[in-house]
Amino acid sequence: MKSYFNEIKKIQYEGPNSTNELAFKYYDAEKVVDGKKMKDHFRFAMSYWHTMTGQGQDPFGSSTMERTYNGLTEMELSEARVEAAFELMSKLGIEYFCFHDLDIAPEGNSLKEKYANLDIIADLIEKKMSETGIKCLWGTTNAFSHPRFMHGAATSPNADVFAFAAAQVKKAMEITKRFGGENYVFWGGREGYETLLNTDMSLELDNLARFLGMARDYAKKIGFTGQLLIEPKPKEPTKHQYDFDAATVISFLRKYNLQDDFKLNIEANHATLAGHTFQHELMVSRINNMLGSIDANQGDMLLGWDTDQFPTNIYDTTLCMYEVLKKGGLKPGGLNFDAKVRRGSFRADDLFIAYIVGMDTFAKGLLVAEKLLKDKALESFIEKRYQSYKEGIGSRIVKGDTDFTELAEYAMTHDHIINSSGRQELLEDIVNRYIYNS
Ligand code: XUL
Ligand code: CO
Repeated sequence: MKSYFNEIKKIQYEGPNSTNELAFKYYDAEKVVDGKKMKDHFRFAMSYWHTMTGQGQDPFGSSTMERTYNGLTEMELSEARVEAAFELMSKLGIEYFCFHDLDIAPEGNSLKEKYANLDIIADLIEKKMSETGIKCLWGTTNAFSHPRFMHGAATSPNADVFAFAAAQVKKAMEITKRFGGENYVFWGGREGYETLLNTDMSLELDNLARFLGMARDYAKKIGFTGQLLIEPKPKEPTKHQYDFDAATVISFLRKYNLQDDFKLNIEANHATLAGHTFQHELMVSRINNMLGSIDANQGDMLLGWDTDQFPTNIYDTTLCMYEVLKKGGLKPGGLNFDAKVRRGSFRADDLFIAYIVGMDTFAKGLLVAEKLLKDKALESFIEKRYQSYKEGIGSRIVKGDTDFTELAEYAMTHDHIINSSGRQELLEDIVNRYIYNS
């Protein structure tokens, strides 16, 4: 069988002192942490679009990536990418992949042709899945790249576009079901606006809800039991994306009574674009019982767009895994590397190194987070900080057992207020110490 990454052998765990760039330093798939194998904490996935389809193009320049399958055309290229994708995942020990319909098969000249292309490639992917045991974490549809989606998909002013997008989701969901996909993602591509001067926001939001309701109904109809996920993002490509952040999406879902049908897929770089930390978005989702899955990457804080870099920041991965452990694990969600190598990192081995550093950074984050939680290093401080709600007037507030009249009377005799220090720097020092020592 043809190899697309001939020079690269299966990546092994060599431990923290290894200087081999093609080895894991912290990610030890079988190592048991907190009663579970590392690989099962993460359920790492390869993003088909960045890894196989993306070629390094940006608004100022064309493709740069050196790949052995370059130069092939359309269906041949799609077929070669399937082989290459499964070789890459097998060599990295990545057990899941995520895909858009458009990543795996060419658009064709009609919807009929698009469906036919998808069927051919889906057969091939299914064959590779059963050969390798690699699974599908989630599928989605690309309803944003083609010019027909210039004004949005479900929120387009043109009903024919709404119908076309529905046809795409229908097919992508059927394929995801065929693959045994454990989730299906809706990222609102161009669901937003460029200017309010031409926008009926009310109708667009109602239509988005109608679309999602129909998608849920179709999932039920075909027996797709995977988790449905919405991926918030505040801007890009549109000036304002309707799925702005976790809080916005949760309130949208509640308004349209969809809160029991969808959970959230939280992406690190989308969080920072919304002016939040990654942990903030994870926590908002978790405390509302809406955390479904994660798109792992990181942005560049000096840039206002989605750079989708591989995660290398241990602090962020620590706090991410902290939230994941507090939730009790991600399953049926997982950790999808929605990340791409930089345009200048065009060699095939750059791709492997990028995944290795991403997986290692998360492995280290897991080790630190597990220790922080086990020792209640932050928890016990937080518990004490809110102690006043466990007794006296505080416990009456929490129980809903008081009112403004009583509170005012109470305050009359307790108006010399004593606060405790928030100890932020101490807590930051504690987190650092756990990072040094885990
Ligand atoms: C775009 C983004 C998408 C979704 C899937 O910013 O994150 O790749 O993850 O459509
Ligand atoms: Co994403």
